[in-house]
Formats: sequence, structure tokens, C-alpha cells
Amino acid sequence: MSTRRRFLQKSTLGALAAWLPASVRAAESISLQPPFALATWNHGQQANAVAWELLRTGSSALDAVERGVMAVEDNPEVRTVGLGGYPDREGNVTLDACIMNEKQQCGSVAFLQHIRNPIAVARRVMENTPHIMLVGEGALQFALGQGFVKENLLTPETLVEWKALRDHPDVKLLFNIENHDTIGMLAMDAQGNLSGACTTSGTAWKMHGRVGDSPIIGAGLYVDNEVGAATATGWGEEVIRNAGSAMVVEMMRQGRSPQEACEEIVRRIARKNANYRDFQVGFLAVDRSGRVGTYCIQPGFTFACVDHSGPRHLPAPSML
Ligand code: SD4
Repeated sequence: MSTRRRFLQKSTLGALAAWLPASVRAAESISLQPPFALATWNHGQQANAVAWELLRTGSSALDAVERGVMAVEDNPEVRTVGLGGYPDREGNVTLDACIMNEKQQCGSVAFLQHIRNPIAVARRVMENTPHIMLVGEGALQFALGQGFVKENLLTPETLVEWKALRDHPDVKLLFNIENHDTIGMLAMDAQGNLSGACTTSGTAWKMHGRVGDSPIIGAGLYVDNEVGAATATGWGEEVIRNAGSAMVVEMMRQGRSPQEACEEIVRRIARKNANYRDFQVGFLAVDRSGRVGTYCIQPGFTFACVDHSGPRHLPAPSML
């Protein structure tokens, strides 16, 4: 993360915290009517705009989430997803993604290099193989065999930022709370079917070969058409350790609201890790009736949603 970005982050966190109470009420009271889509972070708005065009004209939730997050993967300005994503410590852009539909069919790729749309490869894994997850070189070979094009994903702009990170004396800041803006997207189509997608270049400065929560079904994403869907963002190690998204969906099945479920998993993660003040974890969930829940450790996490009432972009309530 650049010093400038860290400064901007610090100065905006206070501002966000100041108007948080209203946002807490707003997030908790959101109830979407199908079709709808919701997605993490600022770039969730771009994904939702694409998804909405599909949903409002009758496309499936699966197509909507895939196309929605692909728009963000294609956007080189987003440094945390797809093309232009931050590389690992050795300068390699390695991508993780997964997708899941209403039939609990799912596909995933992890540690995939040179392909800008890992979510589309994950969908092909789901539809064209007997497997759920392909990683690394095998995932790349599969993608090439499916007609995907190999390209350099490290843009000159990202390379400049990466070099600044590499040369920065305070490596700890690289694990800062705003250093990971995965896109997780959930949607319900007009038929009442839920799907989800999650895609990321992972935590910047990760070790080569590291895989986070985002491509792991049940961690970064989980969809159960009987109950609802959830997705996670932030420090993936903590999300994996706590089976984050599956846990949120399971709590909703047991009767918690999406908001209560997101708060419970975030508090549980914090309770079990004394260093919780040093990292971010956030969840976004929706149940079958369109009730939205979201919660995170640090202020700063935002989400976007859209239905016939139009697009909205809101900060998530936070523990701290
Ligand atoms: C990871 N969870 O690789 C991802 C990063 C992320 O918002 O979410 N960012 O750990």
C-alpha cells in the first residue's frame, strides 16, 4: 500500500466513523425485492450496474454474478481483483475465484496466473469438469484449453506501486486493514434463485503460492438456495479458520437474521484472535426474503446493492 493511500485511509476512517450510526440503521433495514444484487466495496457498484442490466431483463443470477464481477476483473484501476491486481512478494499476480449457484453446483480456481477472468474459469470448472477446484498450473492449462487468453496482468501502474511497497521500511503496514478489497457478489434472479461469486488477487504481499479464503467454498462464499448466501472480505486466513461464509448461512438457517449472523461471525473471529485490531474481516449476507446483513471489524468496509428501487452504496457497521 502506498503511503499516500494509507494516509487517505486514515483520514477517511474518522469521517466514516462519524456517520456510522445512520449507516448501521440503513444497512440493517435494507430488504431487497427480487431480482437483486449486492456486492462488496466501492467497486461493487460497477459490478451491480452490469448485473442489474442482466437481472432486470430476465437473466439468471448465475450469469449476473459472473458478468458483474468480470467487469471489475477487467478494470485495471481496481488493484485487488483481476487485471492490475497487486502481485505477491515475488511480483507475480496470482488470482483466486469461486462461483456457486442455486443447485449447490460450484467451481473454483486458485493460484491462477495470466488469466484476467478467473471467475469465468471457475464457472467452466463447475460446468465442464467433474471437479470443484483447480489450482496453479493445472488451472492455467485448463483455462487455455477452454480458449482463455494468456496475458500479463501486472500493469505498469501496479508495478510502480508494488516497487514502492517492496522498498518501504515498514512492512507491517502491508497487512493493513484496507489492503484487500476482494469483490464478493450475491444475487437473486426473478425466478427466486440465488447465486454468488467471489474473485480477488488476494492479500498484497502474500507469499508465493498462498491461497486465501476467496476461492474456498464455505469460506469466501457460500450459497444455499433454501436459506440465503454470504460472502467475505478481508484477512482470508481468519475467514478460512472459522469457515466464515458457510457459518453465516448456517446461522441464518438456525433462525438468525442476516445481520445477526454477520455480527456473530465477526465477533467470534475477534474473540479468538487477540490481534483483531490489526486486521479487517467483513461479511455481506442476504436471506431468501431479501433481508441484508453486513458487519466488519474495522470501519471502512462498504457494500453496494441494487433492485427495482435503484442502486445504493453504504458503509457496513463495524465492531470498532
Ligand atoms: C484474501 N480475502 O486473499 C482475500 C482478500 C480480500 O478484501 O478480501 N480482500 O485473503
